[in-house]
Amino acid sequence: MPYVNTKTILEKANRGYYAVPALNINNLEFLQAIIDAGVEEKSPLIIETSEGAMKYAGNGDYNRGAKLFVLMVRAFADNIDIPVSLHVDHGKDFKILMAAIKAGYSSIMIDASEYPFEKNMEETKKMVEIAHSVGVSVEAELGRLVGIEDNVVVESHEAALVDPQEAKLFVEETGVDFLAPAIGTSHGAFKFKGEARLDFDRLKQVKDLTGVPLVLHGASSVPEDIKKLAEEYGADFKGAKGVPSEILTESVKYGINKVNTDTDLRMAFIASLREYLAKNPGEFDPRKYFKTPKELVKNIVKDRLRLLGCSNKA
Ligand code: TD3
Ligand code: ZN
Repeated sequence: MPYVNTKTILEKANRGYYAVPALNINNLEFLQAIIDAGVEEKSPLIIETSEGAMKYAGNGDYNRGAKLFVLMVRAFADNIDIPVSLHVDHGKDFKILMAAIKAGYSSIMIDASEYPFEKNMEETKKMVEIAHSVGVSVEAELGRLVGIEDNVVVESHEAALVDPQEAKLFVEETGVDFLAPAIGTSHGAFKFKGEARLDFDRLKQVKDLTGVPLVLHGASSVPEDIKKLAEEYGADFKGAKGVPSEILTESVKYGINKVNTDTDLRMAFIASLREYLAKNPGEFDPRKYFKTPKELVKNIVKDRLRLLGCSNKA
């Protein structure tokens, strides 16, 4: 049961009332840490890459990057007993989505959320038709995330949140497999100025009206101990704040099945790397200085798998 599409993983999660984290990677080391965590927890895994990650991995060429990620993920997935999917995160460029499908990604997100509702629906429907014809699952987004989406600043206002009636129509019309409704989260390490709060009423309504697996973007928790460790070794993460664990647990109760997590992994890696380099100024072997950062990323992922209820669900 190795390399599967994300729909397979999420429909089971939807029936079982748990969520699976979708974990972003840009390179080999984060993938190794995530795979180890999944195997140790006997959990399904969703690996995702942004369009930027594909360009990065291919040294500017997203075609090459997409091929590389498929080979890397399959090299692990084909030899372990947990289901693993590879998903494009926030796909906005038709050419990059097609490159991913051609390279062998099992899942994509078409993010046309910056367009008016009708155009979002049209773009999504088109991608669903193409992707489904080759067994690739599709995610779309409704409403806008406040904050930053792949370096584009998105303004914060109530109108940016999902409209539940629109969500119903959108799912019916497009045939999308799972949906990301904007309910008040944002990307990055600075999510809330005051108290962390999500619009659970909206979430419940979207779930009732659509029934499909739902996705929470911008779901990193920015754990206090990671932030402290990084700051102890010179980082400046003043004001960093994530989605608290209790809020994640609650959102799973109301129908979230995919929990996108990138920032927490990045922060854990850099915190540990800073500590290691400060303590080992003479070290220059990457296999050594990446060892503790990978361990810490693995532990952060294991914490998430347990929190979201997907341990032992492989
Ligand atoms: O789509 N993503 C990952 C990429 C966002 C840029 O970091 C998420 O929704 C996860 O967001 P985060 O920042 O909370 O990990
Ligand atoms: Zn996102």
